[in-house]
Amino acid sequence: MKLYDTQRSGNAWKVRLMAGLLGIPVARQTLSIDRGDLARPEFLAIAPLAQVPVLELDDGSHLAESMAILYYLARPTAWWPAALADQARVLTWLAFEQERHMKPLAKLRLHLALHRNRDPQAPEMQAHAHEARQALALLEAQLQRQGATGWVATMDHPSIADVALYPYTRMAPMGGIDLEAYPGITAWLQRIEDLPGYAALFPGEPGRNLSTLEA
Ligand SMILES: N[C@@H](CCC(=O)N[C@@H](CS)C(=O)NCC(=O)O)C(=O)O
Repeated sequence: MKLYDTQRSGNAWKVRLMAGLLGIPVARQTLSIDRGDLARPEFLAIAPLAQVPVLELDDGSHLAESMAILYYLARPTAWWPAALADQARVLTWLAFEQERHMKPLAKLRLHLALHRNRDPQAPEMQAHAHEARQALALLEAQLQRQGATGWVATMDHPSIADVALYPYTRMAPMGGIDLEAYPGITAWLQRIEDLPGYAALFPGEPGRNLSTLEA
């Protein structure tokens, strides 16, 4: 399998994290948004939504959307729970990640850390910060409910909901969000980082998860 990603894409990081945790080898083809790679016809031909991540399967076909790719990789494993109600709970938290969590956190990181093209006090950035803190408060409350040994959507084994929620939560400080205010989240991040096969944003360099550098 081959993953089309960009070096710092949090959505593509989810896929590399899942592949690492599952021990599935996935080759990388790393594109550059700045260079215009995502607008090229050869990428658009394999990416129906014109975004990374895209996973190329061994039969040459392609999958788009991080949550769909996580499902594809994890479906035959304990990372996709067996019980119907647990599966539905995983979908609840995947929807939360896409609707309420990823967007404000990604925008804060993009504009305040990567592009550095907005004032943190600008109303638009303040609105993203407000939404991001609301999302993190909901995640914190859920992790507190699940207890020290539970996971976001499941109890006995982590699920793809943990993988989906990890990258943008981990990178929240790049957008000016201090995670010390969220002890349940901080402990959960550490538990994920302690799992065998954990993959950092820059392979083998977890200290660079919050780096703004390209390479
Ligand atoms: N909902 C999508 C979001 C994917 C997404 O936002 N990808 C970004 C990189 S993290 C991208 O390709 N941005 C370039 C663009 O939209 O032109 C997912 O979860 O995979």
